[in-house]
Amino acid sequence: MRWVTAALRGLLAAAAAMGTAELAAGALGRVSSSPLPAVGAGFIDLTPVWLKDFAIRHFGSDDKTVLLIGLAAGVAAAAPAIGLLGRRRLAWGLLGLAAFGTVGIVAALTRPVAEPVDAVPATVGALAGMAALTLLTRGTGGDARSRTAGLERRRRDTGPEPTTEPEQDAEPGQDAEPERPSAPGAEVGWRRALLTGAGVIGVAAVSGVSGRMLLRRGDVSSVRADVRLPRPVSPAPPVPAGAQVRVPGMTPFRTSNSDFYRVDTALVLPQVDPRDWTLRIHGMLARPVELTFDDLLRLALIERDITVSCVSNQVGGDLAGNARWLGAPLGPLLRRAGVLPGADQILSRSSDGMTLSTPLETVLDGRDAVLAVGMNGEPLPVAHGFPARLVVPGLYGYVSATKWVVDLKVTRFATDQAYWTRRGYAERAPVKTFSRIDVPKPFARLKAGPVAVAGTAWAQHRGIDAVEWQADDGPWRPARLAPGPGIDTWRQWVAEWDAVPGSHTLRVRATDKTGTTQPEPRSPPFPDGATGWHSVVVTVT
Ligand SMILES: Nc1nc2c(c(=O)[nH]1)N[C@H]1C(S)=C(S)[C@@H](COP(=O)(O)O)O[C@H]1N2
Ligand SMILES: [Mo]
Repeated sequence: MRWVTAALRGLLAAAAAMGTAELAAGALGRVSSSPLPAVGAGFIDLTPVWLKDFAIRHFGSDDKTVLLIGLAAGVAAAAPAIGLLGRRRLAWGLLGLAAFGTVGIVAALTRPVAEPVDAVPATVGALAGMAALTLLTRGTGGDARSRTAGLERRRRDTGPEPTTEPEQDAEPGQDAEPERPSAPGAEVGWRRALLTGAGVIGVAAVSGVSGRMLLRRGDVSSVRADVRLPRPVSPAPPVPAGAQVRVPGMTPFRTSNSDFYRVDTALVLPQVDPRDWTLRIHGMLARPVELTFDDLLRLALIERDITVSCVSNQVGGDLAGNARWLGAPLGPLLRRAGVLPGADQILSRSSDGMTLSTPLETVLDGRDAVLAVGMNGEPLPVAHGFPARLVVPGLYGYVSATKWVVDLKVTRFATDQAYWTRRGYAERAPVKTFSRIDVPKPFARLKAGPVAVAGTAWAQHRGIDAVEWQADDGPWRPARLAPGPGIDTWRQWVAEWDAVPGSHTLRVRATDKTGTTQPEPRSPPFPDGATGWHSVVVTVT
């Protein structure tokens, strides 16, 4: 029973700490300084590549929710332990809280966009948690020392008969708490303890909720709703009528914004107000420039269908999407700024301090590399980089597709490294030719007879030339390749299979327009994209 009270004291102290820290973060208007997001972001940065691949493989775009829930569960598990420590000796519980506070402070201060004030929320939280634990412990005679003190107080209160009670041993660890006399004074003590507990819960809840509300002040969704995008001076080439293969369950040729995969390191979505946004373009340039959002909208915008894909795709993976992007061509913008000889990299930075490196030659070789503001006819969704991001056809997202972009530095690979390249990923990462069976689904049960086999293939900026498929160890046969608007988008393919009863393996491979066919051997996504043929096992009855 007393253990339970002690554990509860720990939980309440932790709640007070988290709530007040949230309030402080809200008052500062800095989400990245709130302990859970800060520690989570630090955790993401320290995550080894294999664990990141595991998380993406198993949780996909939900990886961040899983991480936050995991951290909250960790706090919920540690809090009772702190309460129990405090039961042995209050100072130990306080030290535990201080240790957690320190982790929060260090995490907040080591964010790439950190400012000294970011130490405030975790500090406030730790102090509030310590105050709460002290109040609660004193109130319920919770630690060995205060129990003795309480006893002495009671002795004094109950008059001059001290010899009837044995001397209590106040050594921590020994359960020295005496039976509580049912004196009226004890009841008053418990009532006070309950009131203290209720007070702590109240402070935790009110501060936590108001902190949340204050943080929501920074939300840009209503500003986004008011953005009016100009028409492109160069509209997207038409998408041929047959680009969408008509097979039930087939992937849509155009990915809607709500279905578009999301991969980034941002635990909390950056809220960037376009009215405050500027893009600094500097480094090895004769004439560095700085653009406001209005400047950007006044440029001659183009609209293009471009497929974006992630290096973390396993064979058959679905971290790819095809959208219609509206944006300013990046190549001409850099040329006007006068690229100096020797430069070979664009180091881009997002508002949350994430860095991506892009080979300069890919942006200057005439492809439709854009500083995008629109996605499928709307301003970019916040999760996809509002108000502006990069899109470079032909490169994996981690070397090209910077969301919430605020800074472009023209530099050299020998001088600057970006987040993922520093972690061993390839500097030059053209998308590998990729083909996937979308229908039938793995382990589908099918009726014997004609079955439509269909899927998606991509090799952005080289283009897909042919897709072949195979049932079991039969011959490779050409699939019908659906038309597409150009070499920067994926293509759909379909074939008719005369399915006979039994268990079967279907395989697919694509050839790009340089004449290179996907290799069979499987390699993992690290360091420059997975290879191998996708296969699906089905049962025909
Ligand atoms: N600011 C920022 N931009 C980023 C990333 C990121 O972590 N932060 N991830 C990149 C990666 S790895 C990919 S695959 C694409 C994914 O873009 P999407 O989330 O819009 O699909 O964004 C890229 N741009
Ligand atoms: Mo990615």
